[in-house]
Amino acid sequence: MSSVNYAEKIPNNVNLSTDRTLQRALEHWQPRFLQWWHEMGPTDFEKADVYLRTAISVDAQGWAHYGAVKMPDYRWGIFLADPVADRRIGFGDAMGEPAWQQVPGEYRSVLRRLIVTQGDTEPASVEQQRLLGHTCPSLYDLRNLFQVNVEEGRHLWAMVYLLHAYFGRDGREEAEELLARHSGDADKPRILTTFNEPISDWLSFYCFTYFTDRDGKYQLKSLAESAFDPLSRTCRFMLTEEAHHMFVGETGIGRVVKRTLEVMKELGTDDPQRLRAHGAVDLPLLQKYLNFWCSSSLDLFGSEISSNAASNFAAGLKGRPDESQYEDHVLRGAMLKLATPEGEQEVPMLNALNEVMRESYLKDCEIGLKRWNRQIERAGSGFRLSLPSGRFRRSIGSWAGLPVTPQGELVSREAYEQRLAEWVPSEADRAFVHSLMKKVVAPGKMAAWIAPPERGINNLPVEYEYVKLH
Ligand code: BYC
Repeated sequence: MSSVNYAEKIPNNVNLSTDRTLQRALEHWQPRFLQWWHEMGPTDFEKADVYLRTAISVDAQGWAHYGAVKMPDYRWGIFLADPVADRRIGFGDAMGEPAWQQVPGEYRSVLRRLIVTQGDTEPASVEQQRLLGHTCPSLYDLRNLFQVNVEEGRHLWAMVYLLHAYFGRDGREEAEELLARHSGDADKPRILTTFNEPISDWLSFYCFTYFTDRDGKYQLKSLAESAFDPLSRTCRFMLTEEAHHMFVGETGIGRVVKRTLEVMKELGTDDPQRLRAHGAVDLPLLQKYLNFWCSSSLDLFGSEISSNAASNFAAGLKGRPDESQYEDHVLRGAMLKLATPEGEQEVPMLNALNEVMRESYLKDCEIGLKRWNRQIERAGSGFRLSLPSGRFRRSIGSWAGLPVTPQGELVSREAYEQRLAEWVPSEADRAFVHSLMKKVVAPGKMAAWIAPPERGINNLPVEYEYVKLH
């Protein structure tokens, strides 16, 4: 296991100091990153001491380091999972050949595009969440938000390292562009759809970390299979960080459900208006937020039928998550039946891999739903939360722009437009959720719309002052 060298300007476990040119190039990018963090990262919390975890080595124990840090002083660095001796390509036409330590010329631009797309999402999410600190429901949540933010900043470092180390001048230019595009910017938006959606309330934040970070999990897992070994090693370590983000989402939504059930019990009603009057998020409203963020995140898998997906897989650039669980790793000749708006189509499996991933992602999303529904059932309510159909509100792929209900039924455009406000948050719903968003920063206190977490961070009590605001 390799430990992280914190004595250097850029903490790393890649022996950065042995490559002076690369080290200088990254040290040149570092102040630009810090400037970006200052301008586009969490507003107004630069002086706060935040109880953050920092990686000190890339093995499981390496996470044990927690301490109070001012975010601009966070030690963002470059950490790759340890190499696997004699690693071989695990899928595609070059299966069984040695993994690549350098980028093969013919795949240079495609690999760069994949790395840039992955890298672009990381600062995008920090930008999307920059104002949330002002309306945090508790210090515990504020700390979790900042933990997520600094780790997304580190994920950007992970991709920028690859661009600088393996893609020469093009890579350095792309690294600059990663700081020049901004979430929601009219002229230079972020690359992928969901990363231009505003996240202006905490319900959206929990849904984003539940659904969109889970897309991150799936994409990182598929890139962790890559024949390009440095990308694989980077993604393997990033996955350990990603797990906490999804935890924040799942427990965040679970705590909203818990609080709503308490208010339903207190008032003896499930009437949304009465619950809202008592400052709780009624379950149908939560369902609308789930519909919104789930459908948006489903677009992040790309089109159902994709020649990009086919060539990426065949070339060994991007596999399926947990590739070893499958029997056929080449997929030449394999076919899949896909439901399209034109009816069922049989397509080469290689071209349908985005859909294969989307389906396993949806199954993974079900886990939290089951847990929340168990809470609801135990409280004696007949309401059940559900995931929208993979065809609902799609902007990418064969179902893009079609009037489909959350149950997956194609309806008239008129009916769809009329009913959309029943399925995703309306202006009034968003205004109500925003009205709940009031900053609560007394240690251990929670906003009235969310239950406290079951436990604090790193065995500390929930009442611990996770962020010292000064
Ligand atoms: N929005 O054949 P297609 C995360 C583009 S999240 C805009 O349909 P393909 C995180 C596509 O780029 C994980 N454009 O799909 C979470 C392509 O454009 P080019 C991020 C889209 O290429 C929370 C064209 O449409 N990582 O880490 O098979 C917080 C045709 O593409 C969209 C990755 O995504 C869209 N939704 O797959 C922080 C991994 N969908 O190239 C972080 C890297 C498609 O022809 N990216 N397009 O100009 C990829 O693997 C693939 O680019 C995609 C698309 C899965 C995104």
